[in-house]
Amino acid sequence: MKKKILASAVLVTITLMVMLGGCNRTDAGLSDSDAGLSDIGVGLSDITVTLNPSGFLPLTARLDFSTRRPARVTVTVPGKGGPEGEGEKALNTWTRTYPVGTSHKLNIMGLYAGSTNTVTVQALGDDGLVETKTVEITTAPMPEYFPDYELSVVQPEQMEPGWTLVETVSGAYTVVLDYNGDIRWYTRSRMFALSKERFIVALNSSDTEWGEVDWTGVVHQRYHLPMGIHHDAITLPNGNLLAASALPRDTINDVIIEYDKDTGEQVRVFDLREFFPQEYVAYDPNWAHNNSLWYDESDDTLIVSLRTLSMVVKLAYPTGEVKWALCGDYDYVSPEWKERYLLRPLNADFRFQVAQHAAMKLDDIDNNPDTIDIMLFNNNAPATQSRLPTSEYPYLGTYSEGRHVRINEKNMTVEDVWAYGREMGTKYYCSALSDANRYSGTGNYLLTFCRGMSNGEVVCELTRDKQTVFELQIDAAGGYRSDRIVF
Ligand SMILES: [Ca+2]
Ligand SMILES: [Ca+2]
Repeated sequence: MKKKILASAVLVTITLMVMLGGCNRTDAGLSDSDAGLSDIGVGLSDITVTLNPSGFLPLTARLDFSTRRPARVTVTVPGKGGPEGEGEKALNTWTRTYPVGTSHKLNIMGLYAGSTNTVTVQALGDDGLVETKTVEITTAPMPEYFPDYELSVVQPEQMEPGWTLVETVSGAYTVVLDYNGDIRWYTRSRMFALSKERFIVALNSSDTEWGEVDWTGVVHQRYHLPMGIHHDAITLPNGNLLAASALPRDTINDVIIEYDKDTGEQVRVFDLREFFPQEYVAYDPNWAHNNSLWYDESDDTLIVSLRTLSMVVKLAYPTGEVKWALCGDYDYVSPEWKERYLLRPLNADFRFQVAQHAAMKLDDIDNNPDTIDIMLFNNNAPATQSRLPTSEYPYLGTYSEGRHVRINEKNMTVEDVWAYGREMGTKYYCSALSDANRYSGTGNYLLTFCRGMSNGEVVCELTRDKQTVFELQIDAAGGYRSDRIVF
């Protein structure tokens, strides 16, 4: 489960092809006779390529070179054309422009596996001249045990923009796929996406050392987490790390720890055991099984997803004061909680989620500050994964769904807004893991159905009217969640 391959970085001596050795004059009025020849142009040196400099991202590289003049450098990893032609090619191209300088150490990503990638380095000097070189970077093939990824639907003009990140919980294979379904980034280390810009990755095999890293592999901070990270980690508005972790004690999956972004040191322990009735805690060592973290900046609260209790709870951070609990009126809910914290459904056919994952707060969609919209994945799993028997709740285990609900925090009510999955029945049933996102730009939903060993995994993007604009079939078990990221 926690096998790591931290291969030492391979220094690849450059395979360099000079496409445009000379300078392209883009400004007017300056001729070669105005200055000594040696001073003209960008003066791009040879380029040294280090493949996989971090050791955990085989499809990244670092380019080291200098320019005689301060230059703004743009690096491009050209994409392959797709079924739609040239437009697709641009969608599959990775490119980045870096800050002006003369000494350039540029991390890049988006290389194709098992290929010789022809990467373009274009330097724009402060004299307006441009010099371009290409480097050829050869990568190893994908490890054989990686599953097959099959894109069955891709409609770029209707999709939430970006490439698709698919995380696995074990770190066995986590990939980013472009619009062609080609793998353009992968890792075999345990990782959790923190934001659109950063992720956190285990740097050692015992999962005690973690690095906060950008997608090209630059490590920005290191953290020591004696008990690792179990389901999720996020970046707080102040930049600190908040990790679902543990203490060495008799209960699990019920501790959240904050770390300082500058020093990497522990700031505080947010212990769920302190904020919940002791009869909940006494039920089982895994009484909470907190599987997601979401910080609500508008009122400094934390939204957690407690799977064993089939409960999504909003707590003030860091005091732990409970604001509300999205949960059915089940036998194990304490009388005080029923009185004070449970939300009352507005629609008659409202069915509370069971053994859910991945609760996230959405933007204010209805222009009402009293309501907050929540997206979650309702696994709808029976008693082996929740506390609810199918004898009393016969719909458990018959479907799973991505679920969008609206909570009125003032009136303590909840109502359905959108859901998808029930119509697919047991075919899309997921007893564990899985994910649901909604994007405010397109209003689309990206759902991850991790259906287990025999049925593989489906990642699908649907419009509000449930038109499928993206569908990815993965021939494996062990997936976790997915997201759309613009690189
Ligand atoms: Ca609202
Ligand atoms: Ca999510």
